[in-house]
Amino acid sequence: MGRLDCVNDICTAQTNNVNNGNPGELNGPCLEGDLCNGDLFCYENVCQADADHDGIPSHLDCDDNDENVVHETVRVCTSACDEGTQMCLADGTWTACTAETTCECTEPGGIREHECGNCGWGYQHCGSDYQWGMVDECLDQGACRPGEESEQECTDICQWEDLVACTGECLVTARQNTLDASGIPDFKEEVCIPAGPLHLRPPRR
Ligand SMILES: [Ca+2]
Ligand SMILES: [Ca+2]
Repeated sequence: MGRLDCVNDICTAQTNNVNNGNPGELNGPCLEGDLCNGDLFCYENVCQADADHDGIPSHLDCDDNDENVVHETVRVCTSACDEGTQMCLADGTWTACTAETTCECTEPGGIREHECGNCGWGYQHCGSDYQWGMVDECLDQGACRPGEESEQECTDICQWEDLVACTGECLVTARQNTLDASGIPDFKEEVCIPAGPLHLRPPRR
């Protein structure tokens, strides 16, 4: 009988992807104490390789030679005429690039404005091959890429903002038995409902 896992207080047969590997070896079950042989590490009870030691096993790592690429890492990608982003998914593949792939234009020599970089803009030229080129120079860019997070979070206008922690508590006592404009009790009562995390955003332009 194989090893059982305790799931929700019930002993359950392991459903991980143990692939006939010997205990402690690649694709084999982990050894006592979640250990594996050599350079392997124990990931969900299976010994896996992890070349860049970022905790994401090789087969689920979008780039197993770059420790900065983990799940939900966003990278810049390009098409023939546009720049976009794509994100590393939990299965180790990248999402499709958001860059525009329709690059046809109708008037060689024509110019248009196009968004680029971090909320910037620039000029694109229509080439003799009837294709828009990349933006010449990306102007007026913001400080960060929307959705990017470090100590702060990047807003959708490409500016950093502080992450504001919420207490989850109501800090002001709810008013009760309030008066209406003519001083007569309107019998409205406030109810304080703790909300989720609060992100303060600057006003949109
Ligand atoms: Ca890795
Ligand atoms: Ca990696």
